[in-house]
Amino acid sequence: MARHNGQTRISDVYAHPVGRDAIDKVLLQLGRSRRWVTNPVVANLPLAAVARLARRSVGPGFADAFLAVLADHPERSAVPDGPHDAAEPPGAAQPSSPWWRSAVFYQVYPRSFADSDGDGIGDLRGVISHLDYLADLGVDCVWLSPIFDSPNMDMGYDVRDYRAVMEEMGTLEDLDALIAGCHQRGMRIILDLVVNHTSDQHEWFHAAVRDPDGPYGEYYHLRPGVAGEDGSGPPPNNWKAFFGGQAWRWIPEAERWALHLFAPGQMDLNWDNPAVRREVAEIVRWWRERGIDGFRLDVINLISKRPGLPDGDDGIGDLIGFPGIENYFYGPNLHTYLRELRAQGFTRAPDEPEPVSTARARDRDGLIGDRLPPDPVGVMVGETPGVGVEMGRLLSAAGRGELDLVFNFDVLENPGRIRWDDYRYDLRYLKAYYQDYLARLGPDDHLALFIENHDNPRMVSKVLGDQDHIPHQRTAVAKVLATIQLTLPGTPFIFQGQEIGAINQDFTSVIDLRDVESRDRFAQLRQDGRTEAQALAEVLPGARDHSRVPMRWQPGETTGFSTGDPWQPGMEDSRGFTVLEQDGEPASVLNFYRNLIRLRRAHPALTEGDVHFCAPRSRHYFGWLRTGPDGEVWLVEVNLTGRPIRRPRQVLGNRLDAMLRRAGAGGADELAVVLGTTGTRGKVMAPYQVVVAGVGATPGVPH
Ligand code: TEU
Repeated sequence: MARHNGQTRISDVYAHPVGRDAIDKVLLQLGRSRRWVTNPVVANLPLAAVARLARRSVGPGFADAFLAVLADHPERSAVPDGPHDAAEPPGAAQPSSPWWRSAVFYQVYPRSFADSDGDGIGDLRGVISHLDYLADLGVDCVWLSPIFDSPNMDMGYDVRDYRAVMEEMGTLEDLDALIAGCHQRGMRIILDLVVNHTSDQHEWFHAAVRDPDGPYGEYYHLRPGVAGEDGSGPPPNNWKAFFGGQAWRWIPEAERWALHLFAPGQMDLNWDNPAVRREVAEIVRWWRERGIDGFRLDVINLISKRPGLPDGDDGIGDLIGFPGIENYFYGPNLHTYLRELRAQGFTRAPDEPEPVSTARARDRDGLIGDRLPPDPVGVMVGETPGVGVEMGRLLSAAGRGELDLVFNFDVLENPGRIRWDDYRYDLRYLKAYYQDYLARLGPDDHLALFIENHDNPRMVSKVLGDQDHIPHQRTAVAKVLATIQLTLPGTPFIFQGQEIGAINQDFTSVIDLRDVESRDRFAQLRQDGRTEAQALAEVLPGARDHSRVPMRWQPGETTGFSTGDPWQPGMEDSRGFTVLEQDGEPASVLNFYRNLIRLRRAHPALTEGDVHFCAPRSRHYFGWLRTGPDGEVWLVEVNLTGRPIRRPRQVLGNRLDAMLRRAGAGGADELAVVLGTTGTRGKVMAPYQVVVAGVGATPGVPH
């Protein structure tokens, strides 16, 4: 396979999965269309020539740095050569449609979900007390953000002991009860595996500091300093940390620099060390024997660093904002280490003992059935910031023996925007993003559908800006996001609070913020000379704190989250946006989620069905058909704007009738609106209107 070089034509580079994603990332960052590289003129230009032309945007060293990343990944296609499951270890063949392909995942941020002992910090007993709520919502799998013992420099994403529960969150017995409680209700449960780094309080790091030349010294990326005053000298390379500052911390006791891509207390593990990989596989097996059904794997695409940890290219560093990123965001051994982890940690060995507990089955009507046998492989959900569509396929396609699902973060910001920008998110990008993504997936691929998590502000607020306090707009946009996330092909991940239309908080001072990233950014901006008000204004649009305030269970100061003072108080005084207020309200966001998930569970077309986009070029209208294995056909429609729009002709009258018949269904006269904000379908859609209609379905009550 020809190696790429500066003379390689752009079209050949773009044909390479990594080449494609990297170029798409640069174009997305610059807010430019793909036509910039797919037009015949540029497509036939050699890489070096284009890099020279784009020198001002990407810097002089871009081509070489880019070629180095390409050389790491000679693989051309996501689909493994030869029969599927070739890469899966013996006995681990996945069922044709594994459970997680039709499941609804719900992310719990335990620190802010429910506090059972009044200390103001959410805990495991708090989650247990709301399991019926989650089961009734229709959740199939609960994802718990980190609950492991941690000094909480980064709210649990800095683990001190992987086999112990964080004291303020409870005990191992509490976690066992939570696992049993989920399984009893037909829900699986996954934990959050943070193994790109450990806390600097972890025993491994203490051992490494005590004896940097000993075995634990090799567990981390430690580098000697230079002879001089404190022996440190300049850091080993120019890499910058994600939370700001250099990515190296001088450890005087060890007279070593230690790498940390996140906070100074989050020390990157050296995955090139087989002992480290064995440790991680054993941790996974230990929890799976306790009944855990899999893991979300934190920043898992960062674990393989380029040998020698070379300096990053300044041009790429300026463009992406994190110098050095090309040397670790998709490292040379990533695929190998993931395959090994899947085989050694996540795959049931023939002689493996039965897990303490497994989930009970749940049928299409939501009724609980018998206990299921253990899954052959625990589910692996990769958090992969910076990874594009093609890399995502290489990391998660069925039969490759790596991850099952990946989070692609390009959905979260409009082109040319970053999380910190104060702008109104244009939902029309969501249409373009999903139509493109789904068009590029094959039968072995499966999309993870998420729009919110604990690392991002609330999407309803990103779309509505300061209109997010207007109840009918807030409700409408929340239902738009739910409809897209729960009826497009893929596995949805709902983040706590989304189901009641949660919005950003009215923080007024840095004192209100708790997140290390927000506070570090504020401090950096102050250092750069911003006033307090200016610094706050540049932190709040992207602050992760917005999504980490207590769950709004009921009206009141502490929103039913705790009888004590919450660790981070919410700053919102709206009416009608708590679980209690929405529970009995048919038109509420909560009941819309419940009805939509119930519909999804009952109708295979909405989980396994093919998708056909209607009027794909319409900018304001987002519509698609889902056609099921049993001939069922569903039409889903969304007005992506806050203004009335005309329905495209393709989905009206005879053209709709013909389209439905072509899809193998009856005619338009049999189309019944089951869910949505109106019972009928006219020429015009109301602002942010949604419609879920089924051919031959029982008409629902419009809400
Ligand atoms: O997040 C990684 C990640 O993508 C975000 O941290 C994002 O990059 C960040 O906000 C920097 O812009 C994971 C966890 O979800 C996050 O909570 C942790 O802080 C981080 O890893 C480190 O473990």
